[in-house]
Amino acid sequence: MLTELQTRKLVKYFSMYDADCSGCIEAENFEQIAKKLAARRNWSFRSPRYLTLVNQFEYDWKHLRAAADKSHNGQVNLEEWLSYYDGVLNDSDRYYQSLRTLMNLVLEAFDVNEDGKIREPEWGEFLSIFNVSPVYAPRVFPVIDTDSNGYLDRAGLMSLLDDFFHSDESDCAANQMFGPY
Ligand SMILES: [Ca+2]
Ligand SMILES: [Ca+2]
Ligand SMILES: [Ca+2]
Repeated sequence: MLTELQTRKLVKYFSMYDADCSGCIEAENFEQIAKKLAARRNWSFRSPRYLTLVNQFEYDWKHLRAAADKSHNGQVNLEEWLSYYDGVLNDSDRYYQSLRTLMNLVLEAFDVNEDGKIREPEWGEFLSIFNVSPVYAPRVFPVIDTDSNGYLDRAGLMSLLDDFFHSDESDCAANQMFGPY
């Protein structure tokens, strides 16, 4: 069972994918995110980076739809999303798979200077592509950069994501990693 706090965080995470604010996640929402990112980074729609991203998103969407769209209407609504994550959080293989997918996306698409580290401006880019105002980056980044070295590396990111999904502590730093929830 998801706790009230976990549910709030997952509602927030849902809203980051529902790019057209229709209240459901659809295939188009993944396309919209990919296109927004390509425009921001000046990737042409035929560039290998864009095509890799689109392939990954298509795979992610098919996986999500197959596992979560219980009503088979081609959309994942909030109830389906929460029930999907309730299952994922209780299945360590699927859970770590989904964490790794998200972490790889962040490092591949948002590590603009390719140093293997995510700094505050890069985190702001991530937020803005995922429908969260980048004004939150200067507020949340110092909190989630728990050792205050100015960046998140792979291990730091993994532990934050893990806390975001799992933690039921209201003062856990990772809760606010994607802005207000
Ligand atoms: Ca939508
Ligand atoms: Ca559905
Ligand atoms: Ca970087």
